[in-house]
Amino acid sequence: MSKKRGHFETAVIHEGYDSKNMLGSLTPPIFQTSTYTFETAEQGERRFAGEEDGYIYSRLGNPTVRILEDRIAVLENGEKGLAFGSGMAAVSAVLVALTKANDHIVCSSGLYGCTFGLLSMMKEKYNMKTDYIDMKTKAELRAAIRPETAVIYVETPINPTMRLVDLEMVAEVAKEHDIPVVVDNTFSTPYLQRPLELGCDVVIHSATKYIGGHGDVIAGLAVGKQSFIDLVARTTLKDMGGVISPFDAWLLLRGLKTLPVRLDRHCDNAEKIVEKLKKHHNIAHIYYPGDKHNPDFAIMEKQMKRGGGVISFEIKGDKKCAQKLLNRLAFMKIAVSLGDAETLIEHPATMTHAVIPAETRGEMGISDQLIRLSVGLEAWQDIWSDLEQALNQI
Ligand code: LCS
Repeated sequence: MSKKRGHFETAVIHEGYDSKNMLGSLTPPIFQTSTYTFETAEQGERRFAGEEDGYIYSRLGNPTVRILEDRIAVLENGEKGLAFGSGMAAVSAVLVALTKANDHIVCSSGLYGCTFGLLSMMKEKYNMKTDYIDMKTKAELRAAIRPETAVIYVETPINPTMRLVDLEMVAEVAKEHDIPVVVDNTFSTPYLQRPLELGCDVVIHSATKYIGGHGDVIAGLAVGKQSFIDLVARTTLKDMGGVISPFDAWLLLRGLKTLPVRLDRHCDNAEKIVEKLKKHHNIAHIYYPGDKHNPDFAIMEKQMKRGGGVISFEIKGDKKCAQKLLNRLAFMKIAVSLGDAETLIEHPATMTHAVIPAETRGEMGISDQLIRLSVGLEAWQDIWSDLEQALNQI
């Protein structure tokens, strides 16, 4: 991996790629190949034995994918990156690599529904227990750790409640017990937050979201120490097989070039919408880390550049009112996912987090009145006027 070149805004465009090595092609080529030829049988033997560098088969490595992996490693300030066919492929490959039957995981109280589903499946199949805790104090975290705790798994901001976890605090406690901290950095991206710089061990992304940024790719990424990422590459990625396609890697390289520009606009728009929402009579609560009045604002200032592009809010009313709000929108799209140019709105309790039992959802703060808004890149005035007219009707 090459050394970080210039500022973040420069690295997203140039890192990991040198056009001199690719016939002067400004944009990285798409190596759309499944396999690679060997000059001789002995060369094939050397490559499989790891005695000679070079490509073998695209599940084990691909030049387009490698550029992406090198770039994300630099952006997250980690030793090595790895790309996957989805965010869930990244989450599962990392978690399976770090755990064995009967282990214990400490997890933030609230996380993406399918990650919760994966942890539930691991409990059923391998007797692995997970405790979901607020992670607000060192004492609370220390009390949750057991001899068989293998991983501390954190989402921050948490999907969909937008609560934050103090990553430096978590990393400090984890070090006392020598437990790796895995952080899902999907909502922030390395532009807003870099968990490895705060002492955490592995970063995961659903690159489907802000990193791709255009709603046209499903992909995942992980970054960490070279020894750990190499282990994942040759075990849970290679053998479970959740690899990314070269074309999707190319789409992410393209998306990354505009990440800082897009995220600044997402944040600008979100801040404007929060101010408007605060004054609306049908809003009960707003959850946005970039808001001065948010209880997690101090953590935001400590570890994030800005509050991000997602706002969650509770409306006054019930589930029917929440659904009515979505149905009354004119141009805004009802859809899961987030981080796209288009503003997307969804109802977590019945969509992204429906898999979580109602009681646990309640404990995590995912009420029937909660709405998640991924503020897009449209003019904020248009986003607000659509939202306002729908809110007026519930
Ligand atoms: N981690 C987080 C925080 C996510 O929000 C998601 C997907 C994943 C991991 C999984 O990534 P994927 O496999 O989909 O690339 N979150 C979604 C959401 O909130 N709405 O639709 C998908």
